[in-house]
Amino acid sequence: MVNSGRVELCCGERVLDLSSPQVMGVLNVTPDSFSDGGLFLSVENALLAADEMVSEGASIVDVGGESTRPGAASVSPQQELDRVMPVVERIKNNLDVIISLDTSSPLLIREAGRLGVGLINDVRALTVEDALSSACTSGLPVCLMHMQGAPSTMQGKPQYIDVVEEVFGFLDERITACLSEGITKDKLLVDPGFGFGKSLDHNLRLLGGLSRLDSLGCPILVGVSRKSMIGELVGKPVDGRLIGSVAAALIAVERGADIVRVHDVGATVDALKVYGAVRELGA
Ligand code: 9MG
Repeated sequence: MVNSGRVELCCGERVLDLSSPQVMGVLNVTPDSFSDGGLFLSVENALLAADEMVSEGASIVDVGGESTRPGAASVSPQQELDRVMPVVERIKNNLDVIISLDTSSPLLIREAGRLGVGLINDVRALTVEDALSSACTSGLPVCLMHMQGAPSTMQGKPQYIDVVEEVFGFLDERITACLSEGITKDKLLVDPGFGFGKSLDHNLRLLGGLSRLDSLGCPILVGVSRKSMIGELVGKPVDGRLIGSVAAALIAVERGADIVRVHDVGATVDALKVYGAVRELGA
């Protein structure tokens, strides 16, 4: 099911088929993910990880060089570019996959098209100065995500009167800002931003009410994989959250998500195959 009415999204030189739910694999290239060696080894490891995700069924790999975890150190745009550029280049030259760039930096957004990126994933929804115009110049599709506050402080005391309506209103306003800048609607995706300035109760209400975002008329992307909301529910650390994450991804798809952003690609793809087989029957 495609909420936007669109069955394809043009991502640079590639086309993303949205006629069925798609899986985006998470590829972090932050220093903690580089703890196993120098930059060259890290780039090769990143390529291997991306290759595995593609062979397991990911149609998008989301490459990120800035950690948005609470308390993570900030990174300059040049450092971020230096981290992601070699990885993006290796993936582009070796794998048949759409590369998403997880960034809020106007510098990286401008460079993205030249690097071979197919999609910008911005957790700050193009609110950084010059990000809107940079995205427009890049010509790439953009995922606009909701976040309350900033990554360093967002989990302090998130507050909403009606989380679903407030997230809807924010995304609606960001779509309008994009349209005013000249970014056409066929280039926009939306994401409620699970865990970004939200308590467990907020996250659950958002997941339950996800279909409210349908009327925004954009494909919906959802990331719940291994997040603390899953940890709180199952009472397990990050490496014990696979089953909870797959369950949450399925709920998201059932409520209208077109793309799920996950760490465990193979398990999610299998679950979606089972779900899709029943959906196809029209049952
Ligand atoms: C980068 N990143 C981390 N979590 C995310 C989420 O839930 N959605 C999107 N779009 N990006 C995310």
